[in-house]
Amino acid sequence: MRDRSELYPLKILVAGGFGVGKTTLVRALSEIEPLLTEQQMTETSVGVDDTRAVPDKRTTTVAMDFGRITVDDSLILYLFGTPGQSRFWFMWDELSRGSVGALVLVDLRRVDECFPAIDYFENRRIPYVIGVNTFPGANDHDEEAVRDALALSPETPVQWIDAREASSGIALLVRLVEHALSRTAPVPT
Ligand SMILES: Nc1nc2c(ncn2[C@@H]2O[C@H](COP(=O)(O)OP(=O)(O)O)[C@@H](O)[C@H]2O)c(=O)[nH]1
Ligand SMILES: [Mg+2]
Repeated sequence: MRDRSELYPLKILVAGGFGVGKTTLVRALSEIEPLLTEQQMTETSVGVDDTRAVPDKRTTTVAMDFGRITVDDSLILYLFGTPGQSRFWFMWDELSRGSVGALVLVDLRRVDECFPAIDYFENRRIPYVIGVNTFPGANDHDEEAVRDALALSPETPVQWIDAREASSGIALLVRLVEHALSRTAPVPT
């Protein structure tokens, strides 16, 4: 039987505003059928969730997305897609405890949507990386412009991604892990 002390479950958050591609990314990366809590949007969401920029969106994540990636025998990544809507902020403290850090997804047509997430992780010194999702117009801006718009510190990684592509999500995860490790004090020898 496996010694449980050899198992390293790592928790990673997927954050950002409404409709930035969190559910899409978790779905593309997870090896298990993601436990999604997407619900058909109802009249109740109208005026609460801003759907103007994503008119095709017919569902909304009510609680959170959950996915799993087994890296090898001893390393398992758990992905938590945190609800974009501010009425779910209370869940973040629980989710972020002991996490490696966060992927913050951004739709450049609505950058202000990701400010609450960035502020949240900055204030708690939780490592995060920015994933600029390839919505229309995403390639009209360069990294410098994105850094300016989001007021990022120079060490925060920024990467263009396509949330629908697993390889793209993996590359962003790798950036996060590298970034988190670079912030960890070296172990004294
Ligand atoms: N063009 C494009 N559309 C995307 C991408 N990622 C997600 N979408 C679409 O954007 C909409 C919102 O994505 P969703 O994952 O539900 O956003 P969430 O609210 O953050 O979970 C959906 O219709 C997706 O199919 C992407 O990388 N490129
Ligand atoms: Mg969602």
